[in-house]
Amino acid sequence: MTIDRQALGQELRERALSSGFSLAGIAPVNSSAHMRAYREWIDEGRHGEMEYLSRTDSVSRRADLDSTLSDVRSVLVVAHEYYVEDPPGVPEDASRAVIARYARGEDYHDVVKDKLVSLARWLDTKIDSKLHARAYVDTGPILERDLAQRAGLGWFGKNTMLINPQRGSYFFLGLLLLDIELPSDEPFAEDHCGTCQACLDACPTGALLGRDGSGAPIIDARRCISYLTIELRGPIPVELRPLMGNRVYGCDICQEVCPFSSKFSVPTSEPAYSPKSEFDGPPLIELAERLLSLSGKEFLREFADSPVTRAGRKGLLRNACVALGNWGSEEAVPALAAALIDPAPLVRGHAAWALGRIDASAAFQALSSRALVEEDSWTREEISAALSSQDDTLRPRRRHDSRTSRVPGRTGSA
Ligand code: B12
Ligand code: SF4
Ligand code: SF4
Repeated sequence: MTIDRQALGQELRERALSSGFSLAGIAPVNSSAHMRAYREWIDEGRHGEMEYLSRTDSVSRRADLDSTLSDVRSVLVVAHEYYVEDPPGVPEDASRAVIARYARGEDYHDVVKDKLVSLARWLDTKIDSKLHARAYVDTGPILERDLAQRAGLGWFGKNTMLINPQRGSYFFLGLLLLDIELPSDEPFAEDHCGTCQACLDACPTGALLGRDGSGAPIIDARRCISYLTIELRGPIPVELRPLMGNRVYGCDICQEVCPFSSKFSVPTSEPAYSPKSEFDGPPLIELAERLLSLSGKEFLREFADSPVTRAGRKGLLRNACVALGNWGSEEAVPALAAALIDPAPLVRGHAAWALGRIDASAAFQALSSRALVEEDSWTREEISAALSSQDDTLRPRRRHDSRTSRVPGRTGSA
């Protein structure tokens, strides 16, 4: 049979839209004009510990789509929207945890991939040869935003997001690499940011650095709350902890302030992205206590279908401790004292930091008692920094208290 590629490409876009994607375009497979910017970004070390971005093989695969699917001829790029409203009072209430919108429901990898695989199956029935296709959703060494821009879906905002002028940026990108040639869309040419720099001004950690000489938007991922709470495996740099507020998993601030997102985002129609109650602005204490009651394996089992498993139990507890310290309320002391005896030093060290920010004798007592038995050297340093950060003038009173009161949380579940 002779294939009308123009008509087939159009039918594929329409099918993508009717299967729940809000944008769909086809990108050509010629090499990216932006690999140099990518390499420079890596050379500057702005990717931090995300080695999957810097490994030689992964950089070269980004430069060459053919190494991912031989004979790739075109790429379908889709956008799947996930915007959900914040529950009332969140994120202003420092006692509640903020989890980024994309992670409040089920894991998007599965949701988007299933839809892409269905599209590939349908396309296979429309051509005379056997279709070879591969679906990607944040899962491979591919410049996804670059391909989205080349497929006409949007421009690179100064917040580094791929933004569509009518939909904002609260969408996942999904890609279907195809070994058939389909007519591609025009790349998205304009930059709609203009003189706006709301995202740069709002970023609490100064991670967004504006555009470089070539026009590429630059992020220092090492300072981004999303990186610190999800990708970083070790301790969060001390100077950044107070800037994270109550964000315990990911961050949406640079999208929240973007005029295109605030104007055009509408709640998602995808049921899988509806927030699970435990991730929809939960009280920090509840979240920390729940995590403390689970082992690492139990955590992975319990939250198997959620993106939050990427941080692991230790990572998420570390983040919750930082947020409890930023809240700074005495009410947080029992949960933090329980975290101070957690099996994971990463959790104990951040719990110590948090207790050091709480101006209450119970916090001082928990730290003092742990200092006597703590064996991990980094955690010991965190405890002694926390003790010395406590207000000197109050110390005599606290020392006195410590002789008369029990240390809170010593019978904690961890
Ligand atoms: C590593 C990564 C991160 C890192 C680094 C983020 C970053 N900005 O690079 C961290 C952990 C911080 C992160 C955070 C988030 N991420 Co992320 N992340 C990725 C990942 C895996 C790779 C991105 C990457 O390669 N970065 C390196 C930079 C250099 O590459 P780039 O962003 O593509 O930048 C391009 C431009 O600089 C451009 N360029 C170069 N020169 C020039 C010149 C001009 C003139 C222009 C205009 C452009 C230009 O080319 C570069 C290369 O393509 C992608 C998936 C993927 N495989 O692409 C998801 C992805 C980018 N993340 C995504 C999401 C949703 C998020 C978060 C919103 C999650 C959250 N709520 O916490 C935040 C947003 C933070 C932010 N402002 O970026 C979505 C973004 C969707 C969208 N609409 O843009 C993606 C595409 C995943 C997906 N499939 O949906 N992420
Ligand atoms: S996600 Fe948050 S921390 Fe990261 S760049 Fe945006 S505003 Fe800054
Ligand atoms: S907030 Fe302003 S500068 Fe930042 S991405 Fe949106 S439009 Fe561009």
